[in-house]
Amino acid sequence: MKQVVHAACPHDCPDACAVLITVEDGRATKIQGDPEHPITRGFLCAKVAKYLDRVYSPDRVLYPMRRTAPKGTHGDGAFRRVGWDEAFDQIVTRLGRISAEFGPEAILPYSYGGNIAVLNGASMDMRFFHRLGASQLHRSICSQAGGDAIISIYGRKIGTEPEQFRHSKYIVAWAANIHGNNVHLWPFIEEARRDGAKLVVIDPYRTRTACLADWHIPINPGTDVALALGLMHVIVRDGLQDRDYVARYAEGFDELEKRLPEYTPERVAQWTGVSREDIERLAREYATTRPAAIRLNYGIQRSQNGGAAVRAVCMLPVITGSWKEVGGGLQLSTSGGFQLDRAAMERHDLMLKSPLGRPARTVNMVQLGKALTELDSPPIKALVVYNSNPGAVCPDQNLVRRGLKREDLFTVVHEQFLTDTTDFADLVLPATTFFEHKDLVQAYGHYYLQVSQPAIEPLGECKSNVELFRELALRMGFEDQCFRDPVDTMIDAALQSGVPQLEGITRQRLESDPYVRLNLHGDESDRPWLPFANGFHTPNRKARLFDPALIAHGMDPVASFVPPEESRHRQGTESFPLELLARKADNFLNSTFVNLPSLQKMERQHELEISRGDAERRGIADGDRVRVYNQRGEIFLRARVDGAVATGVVGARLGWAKLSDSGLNINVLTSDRLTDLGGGATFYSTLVEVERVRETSCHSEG
Ligand SMILES: Nc1nc2c(c(=O)[nH]1)N[C@H]1C(S)=C(S)[C@@H](COP(=O)(O)OP(=O)(O)OC[C@H]3O[C@@H](n4cnc5c(=O)[nH]c(N)nc54)[C@H](O)[C@@H]3O)O[C@H]1N2
Ligand SMILES: Nc1nc2c(c(=O)[nH]1)N[C@H]1C(S)=C(S)[C@@H](COP(=O)(O)OP(=O)(O)OC[C@H]3O[C@@H](n4cnc5c(=O)[nH]c(N)nc54)[C@H](O)[C@@H]3O)O[C@H]1N2
Ligand code: SF4
Ligand SMILES: [Mo]
Repeated sequence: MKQVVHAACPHDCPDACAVLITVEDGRATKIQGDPEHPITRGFLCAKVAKYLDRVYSPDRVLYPMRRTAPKGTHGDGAFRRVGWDEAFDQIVTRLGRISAEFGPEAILPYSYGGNIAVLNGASMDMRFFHRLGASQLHRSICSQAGGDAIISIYGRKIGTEPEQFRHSKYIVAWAANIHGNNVHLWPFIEEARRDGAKLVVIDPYRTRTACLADWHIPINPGTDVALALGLMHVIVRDGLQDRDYVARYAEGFDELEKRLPEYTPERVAQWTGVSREDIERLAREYATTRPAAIRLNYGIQRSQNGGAAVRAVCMLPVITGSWKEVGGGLQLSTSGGFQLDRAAMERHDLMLKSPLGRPARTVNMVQLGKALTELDSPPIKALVVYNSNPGAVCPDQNLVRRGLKREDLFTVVHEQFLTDTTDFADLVLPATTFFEHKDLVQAYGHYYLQVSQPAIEPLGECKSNVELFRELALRMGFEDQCFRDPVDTMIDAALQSGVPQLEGITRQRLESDPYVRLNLHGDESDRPWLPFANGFHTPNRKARLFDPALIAHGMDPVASFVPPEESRHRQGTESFPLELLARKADNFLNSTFVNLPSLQKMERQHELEISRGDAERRGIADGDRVRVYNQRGEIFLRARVDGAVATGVVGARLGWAKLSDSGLNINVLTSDRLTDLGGGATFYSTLVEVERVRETSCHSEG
């Protein structure tokens, strides 16, 4: 029996691809991108094109397992297989005891982007932890600074549709590695370029996207606020702003104007490393080549001033009136377009029924190390990890590992593979892949909804996140009806938020149409949908160029350039003079896929990219082993002197700690300092020093 099943990729990626899985006699035999889907257009990224290797990997976790070796160790004999009953009994007993002794807030759930589909991303798990009264997790590691910033200016996290980039004449990829991280936008950009559009990339790293661009502007990390304000300085000085649009749809332009004299091209050039001439040229080209679209991505807000940076860049299409034009505007995320009924999924109200009887405290996921080693009243005594690999992705890794090693910490990890985090787990539980469960999938790079159908039965004894937390809730004796909701009922509920863009979009329709676009209508002239042509999603429909709410965060209510504490623009940072870009890999997805041999072959791992000048000053040649270090830790990498970074900047990529010869990854160097807005992570505000490690001929690596 051969059939083709429609599924949707739930990985943390803007594209949310439509996937066709061929199944023969119960086994998946082929995966391809759905050619009918307007964004996927028949192709998948290299990672998911090889997904059969992941699903059927001999390394999949297929059964519950209990630790038998000291925490922090892995390899044969570290775990013993147990049955689900034994695993559940142990969890129920331990969580019950901890809750009774320390209060339920001593339990911390830890999850992020392993699966971002609606149900397996955040639904039954949230209901369970809310009813339990566990600490809430501030899920801030990825996009919170940018998300809060875009809402502070536009009122909603929406932007230009990817399809409209084909109409642009000037496209700015600002901190956006489109070719590596959001590849399904690329064909629209190519279409625009065939029609004469110019592609400009603003990125301190020469990405794949930068290599293919018409103009790459390598900017000093963390200085984008200054560049955006400098561009506005030129635009306003030369009268290139859209006065009518600004008068109608922006508030605080006068306040913005007061900031601009400080940001002369000369001064901005000193901060950003972009020449005065290039600043002038970029400003003029952006404001006069119409329509111009900005693909802003989250790279920019992984900096300590990331909130201000996103605000400043988001002001550009407001002052030029670019939001009025098909092929104009800006896209950071489209996720705010969906407005599914998250409250029904997550049921925050259940916290009131918990032993706490009130909303539980919130712990910032970026500061997991601190939470596990310093937090009190109560301390964290149990950690339940799913959809995440904090042992690899969390900053200040030495502190995180110190916390995870605590013998008195009860750690449960629900996973598909034995990761850097399962190395510290008391219990490992087997998780399904999207081939093995049903879900509803939205996107953050387009406006289509999909139902993802299961293609095969769960392998081994794997359970989805939904089924794991349902069963835990029932075994804890939680009687609320919501813990018995079938998956289809949950999908129905998510779609019933009553907003116009979901009207008529039902589960039944999504089950027969492989993808459905939200109801986002253009104006009377039949133009495509323009999110902010007629105003913004703020109470007075005006973009908040001035947002008084920012003052409470200690921020300039407009935006101003404050160099990150770890940056070359600060005094006292001379002992660590290089800015580290602790980057994502092109062929992995954060720490997912890192263990697959077929993808490892495609990726450059364990390398430190360094400019020729910085290498020569340290006596480092291409291929040399180097020690990269700062006040938090050190790792050992191979130097690569290939021109991907400018002087003063070095780059390295995220991987699994245990697959490197140091047993640690780049997050040993990153800090848990938070962004100006949103409490986000500052992976790209990291200073380091590098030195050559002398290798004797008999010296082996490690
Ligand atoms: N292949 C692949 N695809 C992915 C992911 C992956 O790991 N691999 N991760 C997924 C996830 S979780 C996310 S959030 C998205 C994120 O997608 P992006 O937001 O594109 O993520 P990053 O790669 O962190 O940052 C983009 C670029 O910003 C640059 N950058 C760093 N600092 C600065 C700065 O100060 N100024 C400027 N102008 N640029 C800067 C980086 O060099 C990088 O090339 O991608 C998703 N897609
Ligand atoms: N240095 C540095 N650090 C970074 C970043 C960076 O650019 N540089 N990027 C940051 C960003 S943007 C993000 S979003 C975070 C991402 O951090 P995480 O959200 O932790 O993402 P992943 O590293 O992809 O790990 C997800 C894990 O979930 C598992 N998983 C997948 N599907 C399921 C499922 O259905 N159920 C369960 N239980 N598990 C599942 C996968 O096997 C994988 O091990 O990393 C951050 N860390
Ligand atoms: S990871 Fe992104 S590009 Fe790759 S299949 Fe999934 S949604 Fe598509
Ligand atoms: Mo992310």
